[in-house]
Amino acid sequence: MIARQIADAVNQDRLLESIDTLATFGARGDGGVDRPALGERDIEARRFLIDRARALGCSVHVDACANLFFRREGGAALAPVMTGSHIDTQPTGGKLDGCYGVLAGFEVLAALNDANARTRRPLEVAIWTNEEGTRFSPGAMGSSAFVEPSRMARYADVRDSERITLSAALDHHRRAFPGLPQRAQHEAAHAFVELHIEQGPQLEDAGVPLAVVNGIQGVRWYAFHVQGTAAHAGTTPMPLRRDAMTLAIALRQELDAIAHELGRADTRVTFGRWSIEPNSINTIPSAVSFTIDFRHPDASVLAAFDEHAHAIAQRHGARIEALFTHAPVAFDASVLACIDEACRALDARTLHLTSGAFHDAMYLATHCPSGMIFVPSIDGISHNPAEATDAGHLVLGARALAHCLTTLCND
Ligand code: HGY
Ligand code: MN
Ligand code: MN
Repeated sequence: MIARQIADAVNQDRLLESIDTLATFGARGDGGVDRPALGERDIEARRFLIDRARALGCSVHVDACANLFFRREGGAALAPVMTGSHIDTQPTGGKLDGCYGVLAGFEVLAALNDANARTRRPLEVAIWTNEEGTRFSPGAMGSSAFVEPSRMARYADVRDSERITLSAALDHHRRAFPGLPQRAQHEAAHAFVELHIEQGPQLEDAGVPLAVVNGIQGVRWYAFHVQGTAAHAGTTPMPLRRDAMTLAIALRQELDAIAHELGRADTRVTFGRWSIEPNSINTIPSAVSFTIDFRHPDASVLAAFDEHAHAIAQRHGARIEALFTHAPVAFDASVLACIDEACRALDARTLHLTSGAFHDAMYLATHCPSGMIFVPSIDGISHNPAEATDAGHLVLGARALAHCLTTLCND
């Protein structure tokens, strides 16, 4: 049966070599990767993958948000099956987050070629721009613009920490790849399957090699801006101070408490990015900004947290800025059944779980039947140079992806 044949044509050495080679673009000295979206290292990594896709006989297209599409034609003029993920990384990222899903997609293309197989539908591997959202906020910008092109108007003027706008970064990308054929966004797709590392401990704790991902929990990002008064650290008596950091810490404590009260055991709250002005050792802070990343599988908890966050900000005289929000997502039952069938065919035990991390699939799920496959993360570590997955699991995940995509491409 063709799906099993393609799964068996997945080549471990080729897959692992591609992961190590892609990781050289923005390699850190500690084994991790620092490859911000649309920066020089990202552009060189894209050039490497464009060349590799062309060598596999694929056509290459780009859209208005610099999403890349590597397409292997099928026998019929039908909507493609899509797979893929992102290759931008966290500043202290690993070599697998996102990249593994893109490279496993490439491995499926190569396995189809090795088997000289002609699927009914085209297969497309996508690279979605700026999924991490650390250079330009919000996250998953490319996939969200692909499914809803009107979002581009809002994204164009978003600036990174060096005040470079997304549109300037996109212009830079266009100049780097002048001959790349442009493609409209919102192209129809028959289905989308994303393979990704779990980035958490569940699969490893259960001793299970693959997860069929039922959906993704919801997420809310905010920035809080607190005003104080700059003054001399040595001469200003404590009672006379308006120390922005003292005010911010009190605000953080209240937000942290309400997050845990509302979310209970499923709470995931992170105060990840801080900025202080004037950030001088001997001047009382005049302004402090910090971010919150709040996640939960229950939409009503997310809504309640939003209300409390605004009320707490108001009570503290702080300005609150909503940066990103996405409701919990449930993936398509027929795609999940196809993933289940692939895992069974490969005699792999599976867990069904909800993703703690968000992924581009959360937007593709609004566009076409979508689903995800996870492989274990060693020690549950991710967004960290130590991010790693057992080679056998990486190959098994790619084989399950190959089996599932081949089945869907012959729908
Ligand atoms: O933040 C996330 O969940 C994703 O890893 N960017
Ligand atoms: Mn990711
Ligand atoms: Mn990530």
